[in-house]
Amino acid sequence: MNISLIGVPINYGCDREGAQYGPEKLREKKIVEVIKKYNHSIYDFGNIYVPKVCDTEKYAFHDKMKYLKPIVEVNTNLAHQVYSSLASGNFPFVIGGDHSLGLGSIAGASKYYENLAVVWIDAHGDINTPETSPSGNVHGMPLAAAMGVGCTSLTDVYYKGVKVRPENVFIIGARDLDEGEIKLAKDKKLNLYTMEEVRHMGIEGMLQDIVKKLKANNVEAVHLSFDMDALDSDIVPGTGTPVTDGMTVDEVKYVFKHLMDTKLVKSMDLVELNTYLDKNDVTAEVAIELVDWTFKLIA
Ligand code: DIR
Ligand code: MN
Ligand code: MN
Ligand code: MN
Repeated sequence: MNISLIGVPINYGCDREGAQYGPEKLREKKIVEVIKKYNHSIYDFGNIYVPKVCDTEKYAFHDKMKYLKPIVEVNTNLAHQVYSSLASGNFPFVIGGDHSLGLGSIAGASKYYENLAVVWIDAHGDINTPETSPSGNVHGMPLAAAMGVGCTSLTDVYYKGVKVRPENVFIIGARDLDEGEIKLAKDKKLNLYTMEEVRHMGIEGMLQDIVKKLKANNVEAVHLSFDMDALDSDIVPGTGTPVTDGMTVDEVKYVFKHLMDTKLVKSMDLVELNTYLDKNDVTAEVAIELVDWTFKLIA
């Protein structure tokens, strides 16, 4: 497989220092060499340019969304990088950075694929709108925007309109949802596998359900978006919004294995590694362990 590695050193979406150094840390931890072990050709495209904006300017572009302008700019450029990687037959692997980059990676993948599904593994739903967001942080909004919900400045990133249909959205591991997110998930009938639901169904039951729906919906490709905070807070100190009662590393590996087995996963994000909050690089090393596992699975 030809892999395009794309770094997005952004922290405007989480409004917290440290998330922007994820790409640098993962390269320092030899992410390129780890992926190469499995006979992939990997092209490191370097980082998408993230313009400097002073924190006194965070609300200068919108009264409810922080750093809107640079976030839209970065994601427009990211979307095109993801699209052109797919068009040239590569697997885009996007490393963050905060989860606002999901806007760009989904936009790029959905421009290339007619009927895209998104599997979003996260302690959070990231389906807020500017109106429901308790924080104004755009990393809590990308998945709603991808479904065409929220402000047009986000929904129309890269191209106008809906990027992924709600029935093709699968959220795994959620356990910290805001009120507006719970309502939207119900209204849109999202495939929401909260941590409680995962424990109830069992991971295997959940995966069977997902694979069944991917088939029934005639999904052409899956974009896999992995937020480090899906893992239990004890395992990942180095993430901005850790939540207890999360997934174990083995559970995530099991989910990845079965998703890769479908052969539908064509692009991926790995986000929300915060190097300032990390302790002795434990979170960075967990990330690398998951990268190693993932690219061992991809043929
Ligand atoms: C929260 C946190 N739901 C918000 N979201 C996070 O600000 O919208 N997503 N941390 O990963
Ligand atoms: Mn997230
Ligand atoms: Mn999260
Ligand atoms: Mn608006």
